[in-house]
Amino acid sequence: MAFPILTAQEAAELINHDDNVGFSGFTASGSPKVVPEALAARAEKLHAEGKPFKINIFTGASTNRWADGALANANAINRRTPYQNTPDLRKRINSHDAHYFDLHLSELAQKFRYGFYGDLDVAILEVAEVMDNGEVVLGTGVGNVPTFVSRAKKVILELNEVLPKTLYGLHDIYLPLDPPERREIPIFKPSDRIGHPTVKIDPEKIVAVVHSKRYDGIKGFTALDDTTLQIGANVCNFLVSELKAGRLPKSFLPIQSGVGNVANAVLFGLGDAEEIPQFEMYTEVIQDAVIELMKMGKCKFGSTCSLTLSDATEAEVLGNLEFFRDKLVCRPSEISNNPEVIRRLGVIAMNTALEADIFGNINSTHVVGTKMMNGIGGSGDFTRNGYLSIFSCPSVTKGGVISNIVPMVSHVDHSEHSVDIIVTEQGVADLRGKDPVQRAYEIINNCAHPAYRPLLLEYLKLGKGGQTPHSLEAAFAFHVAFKESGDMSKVDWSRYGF
Ligand code: 0RQ
Repeated sequence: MAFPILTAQEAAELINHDDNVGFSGFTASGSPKVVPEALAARAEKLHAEGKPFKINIFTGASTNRWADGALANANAINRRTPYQNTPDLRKRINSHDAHYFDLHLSELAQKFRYGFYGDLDVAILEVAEVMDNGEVVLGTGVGNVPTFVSRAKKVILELNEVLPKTLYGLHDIYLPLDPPERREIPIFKPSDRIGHPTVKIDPEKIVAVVHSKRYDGIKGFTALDDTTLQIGANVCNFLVSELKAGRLPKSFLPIQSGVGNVANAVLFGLGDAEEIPQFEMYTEVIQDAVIELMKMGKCKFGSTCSLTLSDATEAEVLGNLEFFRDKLVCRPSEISNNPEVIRRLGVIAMNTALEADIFGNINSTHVVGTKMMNGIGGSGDFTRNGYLSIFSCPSVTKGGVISNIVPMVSHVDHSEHSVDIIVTEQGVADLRGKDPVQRAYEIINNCAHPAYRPLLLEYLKLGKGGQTPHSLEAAFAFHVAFKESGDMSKVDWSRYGF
């Protein structure tokens, strides 16, 4: 069957105001590029004519500057989930121009199938190859494509020329049944394949094939500094001590690592740690550091939802698929982040906090409690179900005016029940088996910056008793001091009556 070849502008005309639109990919990897960009231009034109144009966007995770970036800039996003990270969209969310709801990434596909969010009008997919029967080979990220194509009324394909046809075989596409028919997800090791290398689309739904030629546009990470290097070293030393104590099997366990600079530093640290054996990953994003670890032979295999690589590393991997083919598999987010599989495999979950409180609760999403940063992403899927759940962050940020260890987190993403270990450049707090006050001393003494330790110890003593001795009056004293003076260390206990 020959599918209509359209320009990006012609394809954008097929999308209507208030449509529910699903994008392929996960992070910028595998997200559509030229059609969303053309759609943003169309929205701007319609807005200039006084006509409304906004769409509701469902994805695997964040997208890229041509999708979330351009569409947010054009104020063309109404509803958005489950994760985002472009500055323009962040602004729209925090000013209520865009209605974002934050969600565990493993849950979007099934909630969509359950009918919680309505119908899907259009799915826009980036693909490496399209076959006459409607089967497609996806690009470097999968996300929620299997569900989106099964629910979409129309499908638009972006056939990206930078993606080689040899990508065939990288993906493992599997769609679970829904309750009450749901069965076990039969993955028993990260490299198990349970699905199909292509996505099968009803050819009648394919309304356009648009040619494109673009890498994912991901920049390399900022150079590792002393703080991030020390965090990486602390995580590795901790894992080595767990191996020596026999709390981790000698053959090691699969690793999940979150996004961002700190996560990248931790991965590089693992490469340098001689005592850590070769390991596998069961994760949602594979960043540049993992590719280096694969080349070194340190990382044997990576099961992921996306290859979130800088353009240079993406080109290297795509050009050398013979080397990487038996070391990688890309799965839908519902499977890469599946709680059942994560619990079964015993994944070591390593994610990043914006702030942690002295009792072990974690805020990964809200800057000073109110402004959405990116979203919870898959961190909750892994943290809640991991064999060991580790959170890392620097002890202070913005030159020391913000302590990332606070009396009470200003927003909770991961509660004390899900967090085993907190790591900063100062050291490691092991929260396992400790009550709230014991946890507080562990975190303050091992993880807080020395400049903030006396203040945190004072707060603990000011508490009014109870198992978790908070002072409800002063719990946010650090945040109030930051809002008022721009410096958390200027906290003044006397105003709370102490
Ligand atoms: O600000 O951008 O102005 O420099 O936050 O902080 O230290 O560069 O950390 O890049 O590793 O990101 C939690 C956001 C960390 C990320 C978060 C400021 C700091 C800086 C970024 P600037 P860093 P990272 C897998 C799992 C949730 C989703 C997740 C994230 C900026 O890791 O989104 O884990 N995680 N998904 O200065 C105010 C504080 C702050 C602060 C740092 N306490 N208060 N600002 N900053 N701490 C992937 C997916 O799910 C797709």
